[in-house]
Amino acid sequence: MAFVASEFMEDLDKLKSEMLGQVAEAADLAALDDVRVAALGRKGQITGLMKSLGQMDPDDRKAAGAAMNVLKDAVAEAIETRKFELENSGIDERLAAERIDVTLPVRPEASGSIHPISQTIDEVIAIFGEMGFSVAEGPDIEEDWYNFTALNIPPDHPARQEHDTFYVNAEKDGHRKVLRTHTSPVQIRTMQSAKPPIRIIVPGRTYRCDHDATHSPMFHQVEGLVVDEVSHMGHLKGCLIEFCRAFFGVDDLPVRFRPSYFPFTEPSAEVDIGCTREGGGLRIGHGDDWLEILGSGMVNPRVLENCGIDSTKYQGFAFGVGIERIAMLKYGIPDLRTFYESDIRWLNHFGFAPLDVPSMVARAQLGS
Ligand code: 2U9
Repeated sequence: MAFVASEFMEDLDKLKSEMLGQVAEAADLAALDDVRVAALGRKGQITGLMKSLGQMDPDDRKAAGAAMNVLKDAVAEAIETRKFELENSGIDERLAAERIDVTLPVRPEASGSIHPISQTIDEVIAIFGEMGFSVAEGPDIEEDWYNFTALNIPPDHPARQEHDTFYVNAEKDGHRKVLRTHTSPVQIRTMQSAKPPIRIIVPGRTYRCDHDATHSPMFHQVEGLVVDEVSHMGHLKGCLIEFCRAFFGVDDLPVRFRPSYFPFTEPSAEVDIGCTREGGGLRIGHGDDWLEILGSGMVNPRVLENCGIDSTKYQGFAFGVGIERIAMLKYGIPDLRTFYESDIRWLNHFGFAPLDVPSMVARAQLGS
């Protein structure tokens, strides 16, 4: 068959415009792929034409081959361009369909509230955070040594009975872990792993085998610890007076320190704030009465030594506060047991709006 160059070129032009038309009309990616297979696939039209080059004489093959390559490239490029358009138009449609107006108010039925315990812990953290304390955390199930021995509470010490400890079932070797009776083991772990200066507060759950109207077997504490080369009783007093006044929102709240005894601090002091009890009610602030709020003291040098800290070089102070107690006083919650009942009406009344949560300044994590 004689090769007629001008007719062949016209046929290629016609084929090109047909194929580009099909590409442009492809309504989705599947239709576009059908067009690609029909043009460029193994049995496609362009592929078939390419195969026919072999039957041409060398001069004609050169011109026809060049023209076919132009056609092939034009169709392949048009397919790529259309593919990009179709993929992106899909994204635009999805973005339009999934548009959310983030400025709309939240639905009224989604009204959770912050539990007063969480709110109170966050308030305490915010106050001590401002003073430069970080938050440390540790395990609820502790070794006896961290909960008692390291804190200068030896096996026969009466404080072990006072603490009404929950013991976990004994392990094979006979040794028993405890549910921590205070958050102090976290301070022990911190002193073992960090070099002074140390300034931490430790909020968390604590456990004592005691259950009545004013005691829960699980309750919350925040304890604090400062260890450095210079801190003394004056710093302890200034820090805790500042805390009491900030927490209860009374600038000139009277605060007094009463001598006390704890095995882990020496000297030790309990901290009272001024109040009035008139007409059966309790008002925090000025008055002729006192209310116990915190326990505190200078860290016993034996406790520092138990943690590998040189007590001739370092000293510090510590304190502890019961969260339920200060939450009840600040927010007028009359009954301890209601904290744990998850009563939605109680939460609606005493809970806090999520955005009321005070911000934290720093947070340090301690592994178990
Ligand atoms: C280390 C050294 C000393 C923490 C302290 C108290 C005093 C205290 C009570 C308050 C109310 C417990 O929840 S409560 O019943 N706490 O009176 N806590 S000093 O002293 C420490 C802690 C850790 C290493």
